[in-house]
Amino acid sequence: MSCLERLLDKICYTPASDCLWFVGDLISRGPDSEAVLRFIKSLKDQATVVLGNHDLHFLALSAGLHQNKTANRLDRLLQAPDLDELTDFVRHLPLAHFDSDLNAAMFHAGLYPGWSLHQGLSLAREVENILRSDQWLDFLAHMYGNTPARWSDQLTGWGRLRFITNALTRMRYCTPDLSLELQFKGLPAAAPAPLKPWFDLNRQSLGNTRLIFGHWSDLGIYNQRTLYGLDGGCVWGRQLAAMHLQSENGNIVTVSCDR
Ligand SMILES: [Mn+2]
Repeated sequence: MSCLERLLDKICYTPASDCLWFVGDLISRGPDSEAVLRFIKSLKDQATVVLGNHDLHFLALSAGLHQNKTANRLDRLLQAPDLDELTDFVRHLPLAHFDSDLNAAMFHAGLYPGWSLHQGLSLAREVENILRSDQWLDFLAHMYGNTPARWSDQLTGWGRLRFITNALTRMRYCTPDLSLELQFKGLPAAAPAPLKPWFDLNRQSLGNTRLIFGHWSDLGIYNQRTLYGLDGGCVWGRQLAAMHLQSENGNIVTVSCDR
């Protein structure tokens, strides 16, 4: 049984009545990305997903814009008979999600500290719109790179979309002037000054909404106040986590993923 199946078992997942949220990087972090995609696709409205950097990279690979260097882990997916349908499914997924009844928002990497929640959601729509348009290949070709590092409402064109994508799907650290620092990937205790985890900057922008993020597998499961980092490092053989959104205190359940 896969880690995901064991986790769903442990939380007594009931397909007829339960909705699942997935915090992104469905692809290339585990041994069977195509099964994960097909499963989530089959859930239709019962699943909510936000895209991660690895999911976007998969789109670029499937379009032939990059060579597959990830130790051939994606070979099977890239040769799948339903590749076109899976690609189409992925490119119509959102990059941010907010549910006012549950008072919870979800972003793969996090909410850029220079943005309000509302701004983060509306800027995510800009990237979603281009991914769903006939310019999606152009966007993927211009997506890679670490600049611009700092947000401005005046940004336009590919630079604007690249910043939004980096902030939503790759961010870990920022400088106090809110420049993204995408090179350093270590733990906060080892971070060179003046880098700070994004969630330690401009905390008032987070408000009281519960914010769920993934991406930072080395950080492990993180819960501070209304912030929930749920990547428990399954990719490194550590944990896969689920949180019960209807519980006010976000009851977190894990399974261990030692290989
Ligand atoms: Mn990621």
